[in-house]
Amino acid sequence: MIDERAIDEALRQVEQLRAEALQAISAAENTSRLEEARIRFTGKKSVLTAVMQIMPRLRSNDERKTLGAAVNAAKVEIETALEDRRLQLGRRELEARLEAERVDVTLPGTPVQRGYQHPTLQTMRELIDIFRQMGYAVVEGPEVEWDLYNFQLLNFPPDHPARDLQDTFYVTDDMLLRTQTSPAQIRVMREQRPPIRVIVPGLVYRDEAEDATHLSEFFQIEGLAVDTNITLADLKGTLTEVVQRFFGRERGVRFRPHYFPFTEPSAEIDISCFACGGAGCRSCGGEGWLELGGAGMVHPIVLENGGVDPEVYSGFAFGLGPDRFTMMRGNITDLRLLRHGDVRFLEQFN
Ligand code: FA5
Repeated sequence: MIDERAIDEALRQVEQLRAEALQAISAAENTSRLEEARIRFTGKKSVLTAVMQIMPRLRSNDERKTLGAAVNAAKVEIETALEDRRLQLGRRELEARLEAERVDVTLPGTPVQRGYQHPTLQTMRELIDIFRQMGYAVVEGPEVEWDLYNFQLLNFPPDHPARDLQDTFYVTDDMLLRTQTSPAQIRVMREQRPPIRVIVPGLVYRDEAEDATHLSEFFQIEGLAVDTNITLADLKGTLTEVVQRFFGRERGVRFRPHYFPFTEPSAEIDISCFACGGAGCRSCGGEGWLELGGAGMVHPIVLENGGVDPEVYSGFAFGLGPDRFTMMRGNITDLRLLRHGDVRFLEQFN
């Protein structure tokens, strides 16, 4: 049905919307309000677009043209106003942000606390450097190890009593957390031909009741030298040199006979106690000496298990405890302090 007054009504609406839109635009006090106005007045579902629905009710093409032109003119005007206001508000918001977030470069900075290496890692680094200078290469082995490598190939048969000295965390019946770095001896011999000179630093695990000198997770540095004519004198000379380079020439070092299934003969290396000077105290368990490591001449069975002919080659091996080195040099009375992560304690060794 054709409505004679429709054109007037539509033009009146356009004019009203135009005025409302311009009013809303200049009243928008931030860019998100402005966006709301844009959607309301010029979007696809806007009120201005809705006015166009009146078209079919208009009487003539002229009227339709008139309305179309009025709507377009209003749209252009609104869009221009939107754009002007957007620039204005954007500038204002940027200025406000710059003001609010202004950095005063003359203020003193927040001090950043500098990290440093854990004392046992400092010890490891130093020992590794000493061995490097003596011609040793550094290799690593896995922390989750086969029983085969950790025990059997090192001459501990399944029910060997010496297994009891290293209470073990088993993962499965034949897999465990290595109790020592010694399984690397087999791995290295199976990969390299003599002459061999390697050290193997890393963590080892034992189901220990922890005390002042025993942790259940601690570091070891394994050493292995295999060549023709290697003797016990080479072992003693090498370890005495390493220990004295680390602690100072005045330290007493002693080799005490011991038993390991994978070395023959075997020894333990002790250093005179720093805390008591040898009289015996809590740090050394009353001994006057503290055990730093185990060592010995590689057992012929172990050489064979590594694929090395014991008729041609001999070798020595050792396993040092860097946590104990740290304890002795730092005059630390209880190894557990090294694992508690108390910065007030640890930063003394920076
Ligand atoms: C061994 O583990 C042998 N594998 C060492 C070895 C290697 C002998 C090669 C011969 C040839 P032992 O259990 O004694 O040995 O440990 C060696 C060193 O690790 C100790 O002297 C000590 O310095 C350190 N250590 C042992 N148990 C602990 C523990 N619970 N906490 C901290 N350090 C430990």
